Amino acid sequence: MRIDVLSIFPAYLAPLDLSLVGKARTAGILDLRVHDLRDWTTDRHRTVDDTPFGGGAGMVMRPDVWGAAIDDVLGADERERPARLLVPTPSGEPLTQRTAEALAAEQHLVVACGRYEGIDARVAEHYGADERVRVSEFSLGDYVLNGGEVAALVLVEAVARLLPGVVGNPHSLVEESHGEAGLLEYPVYTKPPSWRGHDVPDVLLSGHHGRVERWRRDEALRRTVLRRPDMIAALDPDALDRTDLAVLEELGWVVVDGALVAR
Ligand code: 6GU
Repeated sequence: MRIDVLSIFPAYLAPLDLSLVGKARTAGILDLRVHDLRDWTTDRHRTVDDTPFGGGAGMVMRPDVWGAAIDDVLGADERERPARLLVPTPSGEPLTQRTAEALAAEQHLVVACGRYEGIDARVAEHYGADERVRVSEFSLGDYVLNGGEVAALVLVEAVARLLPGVVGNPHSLVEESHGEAGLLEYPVYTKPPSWRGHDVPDVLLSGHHGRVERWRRDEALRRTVLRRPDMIAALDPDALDRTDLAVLEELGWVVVDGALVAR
């Protein structure tokens, strides 16, 4: 997969040399190119922004600079397999594990990191009508960052770890939070079995695989009820077994008209 990241702070993306993403790059699984947006400016001051039409606070990034940069990183041959233009913004659609999975199946991602009050809206409009590209504006969550660079780091890491060969044991991708089960992951423990008076739950030392599985499932349900009741409400009750339903009932959740609701 190829990913181009465009930013006025390319140094912000230096951590992508490290760890699993760094290894994916050296292994040739990920062709990641970070660019300085100012390389596409044409004036002496390398200006990327200007005041907003209609007035108001802050500055807006100019469409001409962005257009020149995006045109250059897009290939001429992207009509067959459109590139994805991803624009981090607090006004975008939430980034989820499902989004990351879909993006991991693509060939070419372009991440356009805005700063200030954002990028002139005509950029998304223009590339939205270009058959070489599919545009998505995405958000990390309900809070505001100073620019899209941190979101680009998040996106690249979330996608890169799903590329075949990046995570050593692909099974670690199955049971994790936000996986197929629609639950948060159960708590994990390692040695020593007793630490500062806190003991590892006996069942995990029992060697009884079936009981371990059931305990982990119960803990995942418990955690999800406490931390993410929205995920419990989104579960399909038909995908749950009788023990799941009994655990949920104990925690105050029952099935009404085919959906889980809090009692
Ligand atoms: Cl993607 N960008 C910015 N600037 N702020 C954010 C965000 C993105 N997601 C949450 N807050």
